[in-house]
Amino acid sequence: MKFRSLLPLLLILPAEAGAQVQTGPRFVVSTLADRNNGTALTGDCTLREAIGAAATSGQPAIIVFAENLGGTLTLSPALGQLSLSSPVSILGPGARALTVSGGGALRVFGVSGGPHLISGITISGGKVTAMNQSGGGISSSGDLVIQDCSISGNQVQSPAYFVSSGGGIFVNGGTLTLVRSSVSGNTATGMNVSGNRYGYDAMGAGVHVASGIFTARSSTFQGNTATGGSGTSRTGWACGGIYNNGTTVLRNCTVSGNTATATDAPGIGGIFSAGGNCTLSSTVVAANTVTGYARHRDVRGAFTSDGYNFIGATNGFPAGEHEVRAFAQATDLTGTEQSPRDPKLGAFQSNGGSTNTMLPLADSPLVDQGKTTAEALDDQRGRSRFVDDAAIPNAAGGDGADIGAVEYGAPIDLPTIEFTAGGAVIRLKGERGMNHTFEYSDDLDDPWTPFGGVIFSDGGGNLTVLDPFNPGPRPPRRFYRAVPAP
Ligand SMILES: [Ca+2]
Ligand SMILES: [Ca+2]
Repeated sequence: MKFRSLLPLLLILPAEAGAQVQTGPRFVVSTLADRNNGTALTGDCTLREAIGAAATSGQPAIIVFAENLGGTLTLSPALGQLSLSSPVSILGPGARALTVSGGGALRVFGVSGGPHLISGITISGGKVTAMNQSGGGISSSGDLVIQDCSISGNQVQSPAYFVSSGGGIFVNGGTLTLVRSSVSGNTATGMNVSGNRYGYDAMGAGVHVASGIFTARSSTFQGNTATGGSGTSRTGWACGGIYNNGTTVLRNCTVSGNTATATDAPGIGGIFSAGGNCTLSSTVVAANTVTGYARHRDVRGAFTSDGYNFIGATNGFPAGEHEVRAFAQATDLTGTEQSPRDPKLGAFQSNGGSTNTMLPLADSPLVDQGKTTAEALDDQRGRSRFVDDAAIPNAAGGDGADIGAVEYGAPIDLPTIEFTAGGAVIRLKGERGMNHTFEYSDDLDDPWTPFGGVIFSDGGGNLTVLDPFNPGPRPPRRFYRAVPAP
């Protein structure tokens, strides 16, 4: 009898009553597990299955995550990296809420084709060690925008005869645009070689641009570490922050606290533009560290300055070694190896916003010495850059914006309330990449009542709520609050 009573249950289970095949263009990921049965079902869909379904949907697709889905999604090495080719936008819940990890075993994203958008996630734990492989977190030859993301703790360690390139990001053609994001704590380690005079090079622990166009706006490159491999007499070269051999453009960015260890070969802590060109504006490259022969703590190679940059040291050691003369605009602030200039940046930490930043200290020489560019009106946290301290003279032609990725003293915009015939219209600005619910109460002793499902959802952190509440004689007042979504 027991067996008979189980039978109907067994028949019902495989049918998954209610589960439908998602056909797009919007796909909802419902689990942090990593598996692939080739189908994106409602309520049973991995990120990998959503990417697969998006690719076969024949149209540009959007991938989102089920409400309250947060934590770490660790890729299964047996299933390989996540590959993007046909146009897709992956919209995560915020870099502090969701991490996609390679688990220290494989690269996280391999990207071609596009255009693609990845926003609101942390990409971490990616690692490549195979022959001729580069880019621990991301390798892209496609058209990719990365927005409000953290690319952290990825690594590359190539075997003999290959340069270790791009611990965080490897760009090999196409265009990669990084917006309001951080690239931090990634490593590139050159191979030790016995019997060879030189060890192998580690080029770009944060980012390596082999070819193509890499653009970064309102983004921070911090704490990336490159170590040249050992040979019988010399180590390989090392570059900590960004290595460029294509076209690199940085607008309102911070490159600081990166490290290159080359011991007795050339090392570059910040940016090495070995070929092609690197254009900077309103960007700070300073307080990077290097050990090596012919060392350059901050910059080396071919640069163009569009002004308002702060370069800790434009030359290297020995004195005058490969001095970068490009930073000669009247608004550029520069130091030298003999007398490096201190940007007075705070620790890399949460200063609000969905990714970590290095906020200028109150007496930082970066304050009010930059200029906003049209593509980077907001700082890395999504806050307005227009904070002009009247007591601090601005740079010539500048607008009071600070140099670098974040603006000192930028407040969260104050909300406004306007009463109309239809009720109260409340407008407020939250932080990009963070979702909130919105609630009201007529008396602070009463429970808060949520407006159903309202979130900062326009991508710019802007929220407009119409409350049909009419401020007649009673109740005489109403309180509102925005609460970070779990
Ligand atoms: Ca300012
Ligand atoms: Ca000022």
